[in-house]
Amino acid sequence: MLTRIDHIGIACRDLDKTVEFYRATYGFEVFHSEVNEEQGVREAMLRINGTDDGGASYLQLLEPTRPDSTVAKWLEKNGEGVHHIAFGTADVDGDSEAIRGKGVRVLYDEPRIGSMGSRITFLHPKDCGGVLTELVTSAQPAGHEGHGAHGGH
Ligand code: CMX
Ligand code: CO
Repeated sequence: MLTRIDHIGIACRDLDKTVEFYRATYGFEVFHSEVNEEQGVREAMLRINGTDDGGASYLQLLEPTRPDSTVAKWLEKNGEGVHHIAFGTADVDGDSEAIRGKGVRVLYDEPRIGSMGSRITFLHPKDCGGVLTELVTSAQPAGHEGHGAHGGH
Protein backbone atom coordinates (compact mmCIF):
# COMPACT_ATOMS: atom_id res chain seq x y z
CA MET A 1 0.00 0.00 0.00
CA LEU A 2 1.29 3.45 -0.92
CA THR A 3 1.10 5.50 2.27
CA ARG A 4 2.92 8.78 1.75
CA ILE A 5 4.50 11.19 -0.71
CA ASP A 6 8.09 10.07 -0.11
CA HIS A 7 9.64 12.77 -2.25
CA ILE A 8 9.38 15.09 -5.20
CA GLY A 9 12.38 14.87 -7.52
CA ILE A 10 13.62 18.20 -8.91
CA ALA A 11 16.20 18.30 -11.68
CA CYS A 12 18.80 21.06 -11.55
CA ARG A 13 22.05 21.94 -13.27
CA ASP A 14 23.89 23.14 -10.16
CA LEU A 15 23.11 21.21 -6.97
CA ASP A 16 24.99 23.51 -4.60
CA LYS A 17 23.24 26.59 -5.97
CA THR A 18 19.83 24.90 -5.78
CA VAL A 19 20.44 23.70 -2.20
CA GLU A 20 21.28 27.28 -1.30
CA PHE A 21 18.04 28.55 -2.91
CA TYR A 22 15.94 26.15 -0.82
CA ARG A 23 17.89 27.04 2.33
CA ALA A 24 17.78 30.81 1.85
CA THR A 25 14.18 30.95 0.60
CA TYR A 26 12.42 28.38 2.79
CA GLY A 27 14.90 27.43 5.51
CA PHE A 28 15.11 23.77 4.38
CA GLU A 29 18.39 22.07 5.31
CA VAL A 30 20.16 19.13 3.66
CA PHE A 31 19.23 15.95 5.55
CA HIS A 32 21.37 13.65 3.41
CA SER A 33 23.43 13.82 0.23
CA GLU A 34 25.02 11.17 -1.96
CA VAL A 35 26.09 10.23 -5.47
CA ASN A 36 24.16 7.37 -7.10
CA GLU A 37 26.34 6.25 -9.99
CA GLU A 38 23.78 3.78 -11.31
CA GLN A 39 21.16 6.52 -11.62
CA GLY A 40 23.75 9.08 -12.79
CA VAL A 41 22.88 11.67 -10.15
CA ARG A 42 24.37 13.70 -7.35
CA GLU A 43 21.51 14.39 -4.98
CA ALA A 44 20.47 16.19 -1.82
CA MET A 45 17.48 15.13 0.26
CA LEU A 46 15.73 17.95 2.14
CA ARG A 47 13.41 16.54 4.80
CA ILE A 48 10.16 18.51 4.88
CA ASN A 49 7.93 16.60 7.32
CA GLY A 50 7.27 13.28 9.02
CA THR A 51 4.32 11.18 7.84
CA ASP A 52 1.77 9.13 9.75
CA ASP A 53 3.22 5.83 8.46
CA GLY A 54 6.43 6.55 10.40
CA GLY A 55 8.28 7.78 7.30
CA ALA A 56 8.94 11.25 5.96
CA SER A 57 8.52 13.44 2.91
CA TYR A 58 11.51 15.01 1.17
CA LEU A 59 12.50 17.15 -1.76
CA GLN A 60 15.11 15.29 -3.80
CA LEU A 61 17.35 17.74 -5.67
CA LEU A 62 19.09 16.02 -8.59
CA GLU A 63 22.13 17.09 -10.60
CA PRO A 64 23.34 14.80 -13.41
CA THR A 65 26.80 13.26 -13.07
CA ARG A 66 27.18 12.37 -16.75
CA PRO A 67 25.73 13.62 -20.05
CA ASP A 68 24.06 10.30 -20.95
CA SER A 69 22.10 10.07 -17.66
CA THR A 70 18.30 10.23 -17.62
CA VAL A 71 18.35 13.53 -15.71
CA ALA A 72 20.89 15.12 -18.09
CA LYS A 73 18.76 14.15 -21.09
CA TRP A 74 15.63 15.46 -19.37
CA LEU A 75 17.32 18.80 -18.50
CA GLU A 76 18.45 19.17 -22.09
CA LYS A 77 14.88 18.83 -23.31
CA ASN A 78 12.90 20.56 -20.53
CA GLY A 79 15.24 22.75 -18.51
CA GLU A 80 15.19 22.73 -14.72
CA GLY A 81 12.03 21.69 -12.86
CA VAL A 82 9.96 18.90 -11.35
CA HIS A 83 11.23 15.58 -12.74
CA HIS A 84 9.26 12.90 -10.84
CA ILE A 85 7.13 12.12 -7.83
CA ALA A 86 7.72 9.21 -5.45
CA PHE A 87 5.24 7.31 -3.29
CA GLY A 88 6.41 5.50 -0.17
CA THR A 89 5.39 1.93 0.63
CA ALA A 90 6.50 -0.78 3.05
CA ASP A 91 6.43 -3.25 0.11
CA VAL A 92 7.86 -1.96 -3.16
CA ASP A 93 8.04 -5.51 -4.56
CA GLY A 94 4.39 -6.33 -3.94
CA ASP A 95 3.07 -2.94 -4.95
CA SER A 96 5.07 -2.76 -8.18
CA GLU A 97 3.90 -6.26 -9.16
CA ALA A 98 0.29 -5.32 -8.45
CA ILE A 99 0.64 -2.14 -10.51
CA ARG A 100 2.33 -4.06 -13.34
CA GLY A 101 -0.71 -6.36 -13.28
CA LYS A 102 -2.87 -3.32 -14.07
CA GLY A 103 -0.99 -2.79 -17.32
CA VAL A 104 1.34 0.00 -16.19
CA ARG A 105 4.96 -0.46 -17.31
CA VAL A 106 7.32 -0.92 -14.36
CA LEU A 107 10.80 -0.01 -15.58
CA TYR A 108 12.87 -2.50 -13.52
CA ASP A 109 12.42 -6.26 -13.09
CA GLU A 110 13.73 -5.93 -9.53
CA PRO A 111 13.86 -2.77 -7.40
CA ARG A 112 17.25 -1.00 -7.37
CA ILE A 113 19.06 0.98 -4.68
CA GLY A 114 17.93 4.58 -4.18
CA SER A 115 18.56 7.34 -1.71
CA MET A 116 19.72 6.36 1.81
CA GLY A 117 19.78 2.65 0.98
CA SER A 118 16.12 2.56 -0.04
CA ARG A 119 14.76 0.16 -2.69
CA ILE A 120 13.16 1.92 -5.65
CA THR A 121 11.47 1.34 -8.96
CA PHE A 122 9.84 3.57 -11.57
CA LEU A 123 6.59 3.55 -13.55
CA HIS A 124 6.69 4.76 -17.14
CA PRO A 125 5.44 8.36 -17.44
CA LYS A 126 3.54 7.52 -20.63
CA ASP A 127 1.37 5.10 -18.62
CA CYS A 128 0.89 7.60 -15.75
CA GLY A 129 -0.59 10.65 -17.44
CA GLY A 130 2.82 12.18 -18.16
CA VAL A 131 4.15 11.83 -14.59
CA LEU A 132 7.32 9.81 -14.02
CA THR A 133 6.41 7.95 -10.82
CA GLU A 134 8.77 6.23 -8.39
CA LEU A 135 7.92 3.73 -5.64
CA VAL A 136 10.18 3.65 -2.57
CA THR A 137 10.68 1.38 0.41
CA SER A 138 12.97 3.01 2.96
CA ALA A 139 15.91 1.09 4.42
CA GLN A 140 14.73 1.75 7.97
CA PRO A 141 12.09 -0.50 9.52
CA ALA A 142 8.59 1.01 9.72
CA GLY A 143 8.28 3.34 12.65
CA HIS A 144 11.97 4.25 12.54
CA GLU A 145 12.20 5.84 9.14
CA GLY A 146 13.92 9.16 8.86
CA HIS A 147 16.28 8.60 11.78
CA GLY A 148 19.99 7.88 11.72
CA ALA A 149 20.55 8.40 8.02
CA HIS A 150 22.37 11.73 8.19
CA GLY A 151 25.56 12.48 6.29
CA GLY A 152 27.19 10.28 3.69
CA HIS A 153 28.69 11.70 0.52
N1 CMX B 1 8.45 13.03 -16.75
C1 CMX B 1 7.48 12.95 -17.70
N2 CMX B 1 7.70 12.49 -18.96
C2 CMX B 1 8.94 12.09 -19.25
C3 CMX B 1 10.01 12.12 -18.31
C4 CMX B 1 9.72 12.64 -17.02
N3 CMX B 1 10.67 12.72 -16.07
N4 CMX B 1 11.13 11.65 -18.89
C5 CMX B 1 10.79 11.33 -20.15
N5 CMX B 1 9.49 11.61 -20.37
C6 CMX B 1 8.75 11.45 -21.63
C7 CMX B 1 9.42 12.25 -22.73
O1 CMX B 1 8.95 13.57 -22.75
C8 CMX B 1 9.08 11.48 -23.97
O2 CMX B 1 7.81 11.83 -24.41
P1 CMX B 1 7.53 12.18 -25.96
O3 CMX B 1 7.85 10.91 -26.68
O4 CMX B 1 6.08 12.54 -25.97
O5 CMX B 1 8.44 13.30 -26.29
C9 CMX B 1 9.06 10.04 -23.49
O6 CMX B 1 8.85 10.09 -22.06
C10 CMX B 1 10.37 9.32 -23.77
O7 CMX B 1 11.39 10.15 -23.23
P2 CMX B 1 12.91 10.16 -23.69
O8 CMX B 1 13.40 11.55 -23.52
O9 CMX B 1 13.09 9.48 -25.01
O10 CMX B 1 13.59 9.33 -22.53
P3 CMX B 1 13.78 7.77 -22.37
O11 CMX B 1 12.66 7.00 -22.97
O12 CMX B 1 15.17 7.45 -22.74
O13 CMX B 1 13.69 7.70 -20.75
C11 CMX B 1 12.50 7.05 -18.83
C12 CMX B 1 12.49 7.94 -20.06
C13 CMX B 1 11.28 7.39 -18.00
C14 CMX B 1 12.47 5.58 -19.27
C15 CMX B 1 13.83 7.35 -18.04
O14 CMX B 1 13.85 8.70 -17.67
C16 CMX B 1 14.00 6.50 -16.81
O15 CMX B 1 14.43 5.35 -16.88
N6 CMX B 1 13.69 7.05 -15.61
C17 CMX B 1 13.84 6.33 -14.35
C18 CMX B 1 15.20 6.57 -13.70
C19 CMX B 1 15.40 8.00 -13.29
O16 CMX B 1 14.67 8.90 -13.64
N7 CMX B 1 16.48 8.22 -12.48
C20 CMX B 1 16.83 9.51 -11.94
C21 CMX B 1 16.22 9.75 -10.58
C22 CMX B 1 16.83 8.86 -9.52
C23 CMX B 1 16.10 8.87 -8.18
O17 CMX B 1 14.97 9.33 -8.09
O18 CMX B 1 16.69 8.37 -7.20
CO1 CO C 1 13.52 9.93 -6.69
